Amino acid sequence: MLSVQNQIVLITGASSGIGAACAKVFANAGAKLILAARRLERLQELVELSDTTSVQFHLLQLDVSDRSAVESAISSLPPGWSDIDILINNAGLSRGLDKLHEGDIQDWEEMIDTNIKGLLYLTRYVVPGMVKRDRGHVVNIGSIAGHQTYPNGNVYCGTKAAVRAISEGLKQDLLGTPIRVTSVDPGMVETEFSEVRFRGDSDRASKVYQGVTPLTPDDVADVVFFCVTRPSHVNINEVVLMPVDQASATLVNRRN
Ligand code: NDP
Ligand code: 8X3
Repeated sequence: MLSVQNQIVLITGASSGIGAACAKVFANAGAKLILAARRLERLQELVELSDTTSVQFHLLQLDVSDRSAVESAISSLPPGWSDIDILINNAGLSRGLDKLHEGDIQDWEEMIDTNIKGLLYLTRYVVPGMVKRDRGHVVNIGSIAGHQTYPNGNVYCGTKAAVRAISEGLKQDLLGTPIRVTSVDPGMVETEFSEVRFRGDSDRASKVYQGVTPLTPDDVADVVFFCVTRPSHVNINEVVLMPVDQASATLVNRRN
């Protein structure tokens, strides 16, 4: 098993859910963490909750969909933080659950700009340094939605299908380097995801998980950590994980 001790890990979308869980797992293993999200106060709370004496953090208030902000954040990392070893492209969201022909175009723009373009910007600005240093690992958080489109999921599913294709393409383009690329593609995980999708409608969001035992963010973080800590000649290309109560994007066993 590879150690992540003192490895520099950049996690986007670290202010909540899967990203925050990844931050905890990597912090416990002694990594140096660059945590990025728009809600800086949430990143600060995460740091306060951890054992700050032994873990080093660098916080970035960053909107991944803002290309120039991403470029400037990466190019102006302070000394000791710029040589990123592990990039976890986790920031993402869904907006709405509408028929395509009735969808809100602004929602589409936000999902595409965050889930696809944001992931691409981070990749484009971080991976050249990995190539130069001959080391690195990129983990993209995809989704079951990138494997199976579900009714009204149209554009969100499209963005996750794009993440899957981009992960595959990046792996191909990095062939001949030691840099690894992994896509971790969960099914249903209970986070703020549905609250964001339904714009704060908590009742509707909680119904998504009603009567099932969903994955937790920690379950997904465990898988990310497993992939990153395999021996350096092992590349886990793709992991699809879902709760026992789920068999596909649309087949869910509800006990009520
Ligand atoms: P959360 O809503 O709990 O977390 C989403 C994170 O993404 C937040 O930290 C948010 O931070 C960040 N984020 C969103 N937009 C931006 C942006 N423009 N710039 C920077 N950060 C941004 O949801 P999850 O933890 O569930 O989602 C994490 C990833 O997992 C997403 O890519 C999602 O698509 C994927 N996923 C989720 C599943 C689920 O069922 N929950 C299943 C499969 C995949 P902030 O708002 O502070 O910027
Ligand atoms: C999140 C899982 O099935 O709600 O990517 O799209 S799903």
